[in-house]
Amino acid sequence: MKNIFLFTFLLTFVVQAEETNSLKHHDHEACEHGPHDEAFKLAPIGVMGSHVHGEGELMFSYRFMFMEMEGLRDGTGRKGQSEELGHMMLMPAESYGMLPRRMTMKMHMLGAMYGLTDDWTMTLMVPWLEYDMDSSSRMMAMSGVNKFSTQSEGFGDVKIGSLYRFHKAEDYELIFNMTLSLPTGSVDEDDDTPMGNQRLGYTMQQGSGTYDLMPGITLTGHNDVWGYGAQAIATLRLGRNSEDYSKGDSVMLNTWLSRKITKNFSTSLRIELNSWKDYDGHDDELVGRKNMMPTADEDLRAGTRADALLGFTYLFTEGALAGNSIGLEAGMPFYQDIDGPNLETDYTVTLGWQVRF
Ligand SMILES: [Cu+2]
Repeated sequence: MKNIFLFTFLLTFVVQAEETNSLKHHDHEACEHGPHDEAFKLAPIGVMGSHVHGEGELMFSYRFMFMEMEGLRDGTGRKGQSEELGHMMLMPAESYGMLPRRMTMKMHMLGAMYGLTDDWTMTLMVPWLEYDMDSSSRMMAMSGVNKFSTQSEGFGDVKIGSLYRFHKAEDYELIFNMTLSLPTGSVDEDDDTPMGNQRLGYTMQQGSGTYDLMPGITLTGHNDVWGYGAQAIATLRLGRNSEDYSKGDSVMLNTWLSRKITKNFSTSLRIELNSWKDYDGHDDELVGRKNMMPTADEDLRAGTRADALLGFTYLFTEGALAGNSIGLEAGMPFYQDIDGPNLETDYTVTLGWQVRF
């Protein structure tokens, strides 16, 4: 599946590169209209903070993100599991009483961007999160395992950002990203389990609980038919949250290539690498259960993951919807190394709409 997906995509690129093998410089006209006149100059929808707006220009966006996680992994290898009596039987050495089987994340995110000057744009992002987890438990089970589901839903961490374009050349530019993540997402979500109403594991909490500083740098550029970009963003946790822990610092590296199909339509390939550390401190409500379930263990939180994502962008350039764009991106990891046993990521999908004024 993964190979076919990548192969088809690369083939598309190769064929098109043959057709238009001229990397001749674009006419100056097109460049003056900024990044909003052709679809391939826009970053894939899953990329945040990739562009600045002109002074007084406003953009609103809505994104829906879906992530599916199923099956357990420890390090880079999968943990085997059987349907019925449970994957638990396959791990006698790590006799957890409760293990997750599957988790989905749905995120609705509203975004706004406003150009204070031609080089300086302010951003706001408001996420709404929904986590659903299916687990198996040996606790309180007469025989075999209990299967049960837990859920948490609510606002995630609101992010206020500033983008400053510090270098602009004819066909590429560099942006300094600085975002502050506010502790608006809950870190004390509970739900019903076979052992009664309990604090949910760390992965089901909606926020970090801390103010997080997210400095970064973004490069974007294009020629006649190709758009490209690279971005590095760190997340640094400031202090500890109300439950007296902080999530691990993390870093994200992003690189993408977009290809013009028509003026209005483009495809993209993106590689995103994320690496994150263990937590400092722990939630007192969870620490007593860390030998029972890995999602309660503050020392099993670290990981590194690299995803390949295929994207499509459609930009309206005429009529009432001119300036609107629709983006779709779907991807899956090609490398995962996580502390475990914990759920591995299977795929992510992002669908978004952006309106420019
Ligand atoms: Cu924007």
